Amino acid sequence: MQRLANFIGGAFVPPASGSYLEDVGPATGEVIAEIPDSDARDVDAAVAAARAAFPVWSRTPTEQRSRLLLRLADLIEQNLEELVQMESRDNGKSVSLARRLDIPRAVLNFRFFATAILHQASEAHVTDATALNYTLRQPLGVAGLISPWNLPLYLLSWKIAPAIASGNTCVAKPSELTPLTANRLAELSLEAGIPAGVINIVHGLGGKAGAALTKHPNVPLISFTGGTVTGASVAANAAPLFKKLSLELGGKNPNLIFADADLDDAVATSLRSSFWNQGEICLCGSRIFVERSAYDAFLERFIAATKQLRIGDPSEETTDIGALVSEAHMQKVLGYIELAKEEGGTVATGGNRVDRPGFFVEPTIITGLGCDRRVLQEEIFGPVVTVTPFDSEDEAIAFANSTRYGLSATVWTRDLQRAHRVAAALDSGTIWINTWLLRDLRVPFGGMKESGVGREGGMHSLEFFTEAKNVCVKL
Ligand code: TXE
Repeated sequence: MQRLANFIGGAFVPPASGSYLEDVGPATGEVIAEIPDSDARDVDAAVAAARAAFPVWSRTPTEQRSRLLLRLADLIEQNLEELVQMESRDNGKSVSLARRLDIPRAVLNFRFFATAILHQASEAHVTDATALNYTLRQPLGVAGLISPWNLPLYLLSWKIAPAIASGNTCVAKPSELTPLTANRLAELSLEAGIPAGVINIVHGLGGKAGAALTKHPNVPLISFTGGTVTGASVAANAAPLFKKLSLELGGKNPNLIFADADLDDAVATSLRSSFWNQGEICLCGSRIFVERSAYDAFLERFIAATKQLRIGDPSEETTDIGALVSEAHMQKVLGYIELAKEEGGTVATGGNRVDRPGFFVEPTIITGLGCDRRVLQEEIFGPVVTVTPFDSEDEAIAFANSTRYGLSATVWTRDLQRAHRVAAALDSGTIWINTWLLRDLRVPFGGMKESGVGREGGMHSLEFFTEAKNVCVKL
């Protein structure tokens, strides 16, 4: 049984408490590792190590920081298959998805920010013949990074890369449900030659280790990705200390399909946007709205395609749908399927736990529910989508905007004007037109309403992880 340690000051160290938590493999329900049950003492030690490393790291030439991050990216790439198998075993996702999405994106994140810092521009403003103003961007110190279990290495790298590329040091608290690839990243960071104390990783429970990080007086900024309820708790802890905060939270994303859409493309892509990663991607389009004249045709094809999805052992190359991340999460998802029936919905396909060890739920399509139902208001974060007809563009927009969330949206239409018009009317941080999850790392990424605060991505991340000062020089 692998027993992980915290990664503090370049060394792997046991938790101060001496106690450990079990890491359960979702595909079997068996314990696959033990992780430190860390508390404030471990967070204090990690923050101290990060603070000690900050003076030298923040003054390390940008080109040298860039080279170190590029070397780490290369090492992740060289160990891709090991990380793929590890991520799949820890999260329950299929190896095919981990190989196509998670691990390559971690490589890309480090490469993107390693090069972005070489080209980051600043700005100057000349006040007539009186003064020159220039903006000085500097790292803040120790970045507190908290990441979720659904895309473990992908989202952890999305935080660590810009944080240290900008010259900060960091303390990361990965999800206690998926610690393995974070631990492997720590090992690879040593091999890459990233100095001790630049990256520190503390494992443990969110309410203990995570909370200690958000309350720590020497951590001036927090980048958090996780649920909306947890995000509120993080913000409450950070507020009294006036920390800089980025919150990437939950979603209940609409997928609008107009009758003039390319139906084959809409069906094929909706299959991914509904069920990839067992629906455990905050950007999944879990509320599908179809123009009434195309509703029957779409639903028939979508059900047929869903029935073809292969559920099973995530380590099998042919598997499409793996296991949900935990017993508790599976019960939450099954509870929403029961709620859908109680609210008057029809389970068009799926709806059951798969009879095998582990935490498997069939990809499920629910029809017959209106927007005001809880199943169309609350984030389920599993392989469960609703399909609902609409009768006009205005009604489609009203349905789409009818939740407290505003993370992303997808619009299927071949009418150019309508695409731009609807996009402008949707309360979402990201809107995809005739595609889904097509990402350019330079664009701002984040949610509206209860889907988050702040924008990361590209230079927006580098701005978040630096403080902008204005220096005004009298001429
Ligand atoms: O979140 P949790 P989960 C959302 C997704 C879903 C959730 C799933 O929509 O709602 O994340 O991830 C730590 N103080 N997104 O269940 O429970 C916890 O240990 C400090 C949106 O993991 O919120 C874990 O490391 N930390 C996102 C992390 O917070 C605490 C993309 C997240 O845990 C804490 C991916 C506390 N009190 C998932 N409690 C997006 N918008 O991009 C827990 N944690």
